[in-house]
Amino acid sequence: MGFFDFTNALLRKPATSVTDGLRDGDHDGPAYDDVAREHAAYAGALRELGLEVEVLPPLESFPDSIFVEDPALVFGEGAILLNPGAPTRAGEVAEIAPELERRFERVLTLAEGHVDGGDILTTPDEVLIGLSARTDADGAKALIAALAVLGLSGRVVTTPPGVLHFKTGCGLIDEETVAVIAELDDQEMFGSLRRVVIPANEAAAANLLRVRGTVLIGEGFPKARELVEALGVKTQALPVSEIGKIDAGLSCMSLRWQAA
Ligand code: CIR
Repeated sequence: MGFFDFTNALLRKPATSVTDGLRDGDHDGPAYDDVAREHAAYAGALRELGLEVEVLPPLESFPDSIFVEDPALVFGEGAILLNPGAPTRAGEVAEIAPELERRFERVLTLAEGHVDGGDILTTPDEVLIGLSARTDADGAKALIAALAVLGLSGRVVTTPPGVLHFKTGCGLIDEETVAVIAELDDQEMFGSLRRVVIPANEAAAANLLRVRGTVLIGEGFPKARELVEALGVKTQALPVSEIGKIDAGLSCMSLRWQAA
């Protein structure tokens, strides 16, 4: 099976408290109905692409729990429970743990530190871990140790200042190409991956998500779509303007894996 040929996705329905999700800046939060609509469109797109999509019940005590990517990292080989850096999100780990234990033979934990899944980019060769305001050096070290147990290798990189998560600014287009914002246009960081730079006025499109043969990309970013399609990759635009109000994009609303 190919690198992007996911078979399963785990999502969590937004709670009505999502309107109080963490956000940078002094602007209004999203409207619940609009978040629910964007979430449903996302789940529908994954189903149409052929994935078995399971949606966990909402958690009112955790406004950001719709973003299941942050408390855990999953692979065909097993799952790793992370430890999100925002105190209001720490409890999401205990909520997702039993769900992963039901679905994965091996579920590892971090020995120390903090890591948000949004700071992790899994490439065909290695797992990149972006240090950020949410992911610290102790967490990165513990994650590298957990990855090694699964036979995977991790490497530490840096999320640019002012960018919430590493993957806020990048996403894989295909096995050899990564979309990046200008601040991440760095050959050393991405090794042999070719970089496609997303223009600054469409920076939010960099958090794109390749699923099977399609790149899912935020709606309203024509130039970014054109850059992806120029590589011969099909795109599908999805609405993300409401979840964008709480600093989220496409990768963060699911955990995806290839069943063995
Ligand atoms: C947070 O600040 O944690 C949420 N409001 C947004 C999390 C987005 N997660 C992600 O990009 N992986």
